[in-house]
Amino acid sequence: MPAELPRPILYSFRRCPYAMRARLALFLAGKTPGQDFELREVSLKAKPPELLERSAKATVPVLELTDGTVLAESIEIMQWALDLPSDQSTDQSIYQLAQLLLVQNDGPFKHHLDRFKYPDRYPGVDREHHGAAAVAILREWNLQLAKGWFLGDQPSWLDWAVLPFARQWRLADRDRFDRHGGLEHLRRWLQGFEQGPELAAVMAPPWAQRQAWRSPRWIYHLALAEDWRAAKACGEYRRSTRGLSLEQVGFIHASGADQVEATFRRFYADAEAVLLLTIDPGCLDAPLRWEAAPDGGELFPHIYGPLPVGAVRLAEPFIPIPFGLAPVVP
Ligand SMILES: N[C@@H](CCC(=O)N[C@@H](CS)C(=O)NCC(=O)O)C(=O)O
Repeated sequence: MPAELPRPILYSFRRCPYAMRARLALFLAGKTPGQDFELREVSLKAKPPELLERSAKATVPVLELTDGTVLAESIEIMQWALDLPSDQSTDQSIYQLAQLLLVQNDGPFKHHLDRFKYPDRYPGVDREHHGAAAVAILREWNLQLAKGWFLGDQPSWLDWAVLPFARQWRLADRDRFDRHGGLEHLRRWLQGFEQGPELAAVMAPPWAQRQAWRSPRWIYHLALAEDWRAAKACGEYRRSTRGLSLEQVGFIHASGADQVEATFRRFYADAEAVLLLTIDPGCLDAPLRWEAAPDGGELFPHIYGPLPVGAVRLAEPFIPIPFGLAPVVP
């Protein structure tokens, strides 16, 4: 029997509408990240091994409960957070309407939204066709919203579930959304959410971070952007630390997940354009050794050879935790 987790863990991605829906449900349930559950912001380009082990389909959101149960669908997370009744115990016509609208949102609407919003990802796609098809669905929703909300005169889980997708549509085509005939109720509905505290809360820290969660299974290296550019051009990175090469030092300095902030403050605080490289130790050719720093007993990862560009899962601008909130440098 695996040991119980101290808190549930949510794997999330700030801009993912499915993850937003899960965060909204947790927010509405009065749960707070860092307190009632741990929130791990994921980069979809470098999914942490912990997420891949929990969910083979590797989409976000994923909620791992303290007993090891894994909820890998956003709607399951909503059901759990909001304690939604099962189909047997609820009004059947409302239940069926909710299911129809949800399937329409997650199916055709999302399909058209993606092709309208990201035409470059779908070669040969007719963007305007998908735009028109999505607007036809929005018009149906508009009729549905004449009473105020999708399922009647008060908000339900379905409003929260659809909200992130309708919002994405507006962000993709703000002018037309704001001017289109036949979308008046939808606009009023969306505006109400945009002005409320819930959406704003789940798009900002601690609900949504700009930087990915650091896995203890990976190691990290702070690099000057120009050095990383040069490495990409030749396929390997050969800097040891700021101002020193691999040849001069004999290894590349790196940090564990909880050592990055202190390393930044010690060596890079005044540097411009610092990147955080997320390194998969399983993809290194050179030996990796955890060794004591000369000025103390703390062990740091050292890479005894060049770092292949392919071992770097993610290179992102490093955003330090504002001074005062960061842990004290030992
Ligand atoms: N049916 C899933 C869909 C989740 C989903 O597709 N999430 C996207 C991000 S918005 C994802 O993780 N995609 C995987 C990828 O991009 O690699 C749910 O409702 O949770």
